[in-house]
Amino acid sequence: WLEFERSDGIATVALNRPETLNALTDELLAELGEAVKQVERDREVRVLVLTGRGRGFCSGQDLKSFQETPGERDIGAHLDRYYHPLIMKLHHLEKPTIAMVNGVVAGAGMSLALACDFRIAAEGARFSQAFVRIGLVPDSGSTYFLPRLIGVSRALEMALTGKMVDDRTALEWGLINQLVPRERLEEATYELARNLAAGPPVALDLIKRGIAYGASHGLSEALEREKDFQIVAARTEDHHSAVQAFFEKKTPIFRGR
Ligand code: LHQ
Repeated sequence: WLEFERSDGIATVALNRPETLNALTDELLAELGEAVKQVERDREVRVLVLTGRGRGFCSGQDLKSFQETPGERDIGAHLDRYYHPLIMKLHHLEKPTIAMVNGVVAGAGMSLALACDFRIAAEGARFSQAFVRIGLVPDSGSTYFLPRLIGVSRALEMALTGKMVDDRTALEWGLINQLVPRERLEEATYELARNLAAGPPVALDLIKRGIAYGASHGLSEALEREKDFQIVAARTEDHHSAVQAFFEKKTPIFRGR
């Protein structure tokens, strides 16, 4: 149910239950959790691309498997066991992550895309905070990520109505970083991925942490945190060799040291 590929420092994880638009079963969630852990451990991997096979990116929780065992299901325990560790790990991964949005995105599938650092979507992709349509509330981080990305007003609009947001609106709202024709989706995604994979890993990690910190703290705290991170970055071999490469008019090679 999950495909995992690794090449040139880029790991691609693809949800592969196309007949359900990649709905998340327990098995798929467990595999996804393992895949993210593997990416975290593997020093050779510098970027993660998350995508879906078929015409959907991810339709959220598999409602069939959830419905088939009523009574035995404890939603709180289910979220604690599968979704929360996955979303935390994905969001705090020390390497850049890209959601390559190949099609429709709904419910917790949208939370997954939101937990990534970038979203590159193919034309025709659409986005729904579908939870409300089945009498539920946004989960798996949507209440956290969505207002930060598109603002409280649009987040409320999506969450309260569950409406489908089309590709152009998603771009206009800043829900996605890029919108490309379907046939250019992989090219655009891997161009960005290669770029990031060639970047300075220590700095990229600190940048992710710095922006996350700055988004929820005051200026004086952010300045202090930037200083701490800059001290760490400035000590890296990558920084020193990049400054040297700059004066030699060469392209720097970043080794993660
Ligand atoms: C599906 C699903 C699906 C199973 C499409 N499951 N089969 C967390 C913890 C615990 C419990 C509950 O929830 C959560 C968080 C959540 O994620 S709640 C939100 C769950 N997701 C949804 O409510 C979205 C349900 N899907 C849809 O609204 C539509 O399928 C979308 C808008 C995604 C796409 O619509 P269409 O393009 O018209 O496709 P479709 O509806 O015809 O779906 C294609 C097939 O995929 C269809 O099966 P069939 O056998 O008729 O071809 C669907 O039943 C199946 N499918 N989503 N989540």
